[in-house]
Amino acid sequence: MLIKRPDDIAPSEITPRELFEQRRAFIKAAGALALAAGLPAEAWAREAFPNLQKSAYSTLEPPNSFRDITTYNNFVEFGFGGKSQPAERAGAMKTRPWTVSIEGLVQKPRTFAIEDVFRIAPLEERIYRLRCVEGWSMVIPWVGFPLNALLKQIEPLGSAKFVEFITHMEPATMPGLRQPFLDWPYTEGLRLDEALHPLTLIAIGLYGEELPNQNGAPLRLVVPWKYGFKSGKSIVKIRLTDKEPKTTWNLAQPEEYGFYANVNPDVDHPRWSQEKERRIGEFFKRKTLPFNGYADQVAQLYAGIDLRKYY
Ligand SMILES: Nc1nc2c(c(=O)[nH]1)N[C@H]1C(S)=C(S)[C@@H](COP(=O)(O)O)O[C@H]1N2
Ligand SMILES: [Mo]
Repeated sequence: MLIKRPDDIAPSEITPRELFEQRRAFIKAAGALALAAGLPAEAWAREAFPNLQKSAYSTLEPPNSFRDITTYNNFVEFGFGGKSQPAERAGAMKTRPWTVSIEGLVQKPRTFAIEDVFRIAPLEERIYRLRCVEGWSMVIPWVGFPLNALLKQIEPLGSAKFVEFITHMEPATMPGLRQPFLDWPYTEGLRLDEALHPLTLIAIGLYGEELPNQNGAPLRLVVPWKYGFKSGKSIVKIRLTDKEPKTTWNLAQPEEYGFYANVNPDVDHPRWSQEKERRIGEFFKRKTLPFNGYADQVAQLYAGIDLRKYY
């Protein structure tokens, strides 16, 4: 299902994977050196998550480079002035101490310290495609665990139908918050069954290291079959509700950003086609796949829904 034919793989795509492996080897070696010298391994290299399990949900497509993934970002709290701004500015955001509260229609509301979130479930490496509604895509080796493991801890009530994700606001480091055309904090939402789907990931790292701030440290959502804007960064609150939550982009431009935001090449964005995408690092555009290539796993969630109307 997620397998590409060998003749689709351009030679230029092979390099990131090799670099990935080399980087891994380097990080391991640096860690061993540090230990031998009696230093904490972190002083040399941050292989933060040494026991990552590989995931059967990973795409076999080669990941983008660490550099692309961490310097070409959308994180509008840090400005609307281009893809390099989050990398330039987000370093100032304070990600410790950090808590995440889960509340609303749940049996056991709770505020988790980030350190406890990191221990909720075995950590996996999940290599997922991410497609932005703007027409570019990447392949990212996330570190994380399924959101359903977190939701299990707080026991959703039978009346819960939706999950709202509310993200961090730090006015001192986030100039974007002064822009009035979005309703802050950045908020997103899923239907409860979408949130419980095993593909829906809480990411706490990428390329085997803790998330860089610009990618949503210390924890973010990753919903691989939806446009990137559904995957809220730097989450501080998760609320279970019985009504469809209002979401930031939908409030700003309802006709452009629907609640579902399932990747659908047949539904044009009002201002451009969604038929194709440019994989960052590639020259030619590729065809966009329904549900971003995850149709086998998720299409049944939408049986009977007209996704042209509920886009
Ligand atoms: N808090 C917050 N989360 C956010 C955004 C944002 O601006 N603020 N941008 C979204 C969009 S539009 C995309 S495409 C992805 C980009 O994730 P990446 O920079 O890690 O590739 O993050 C999403 N999550
Ligand atoms: Mo996006």
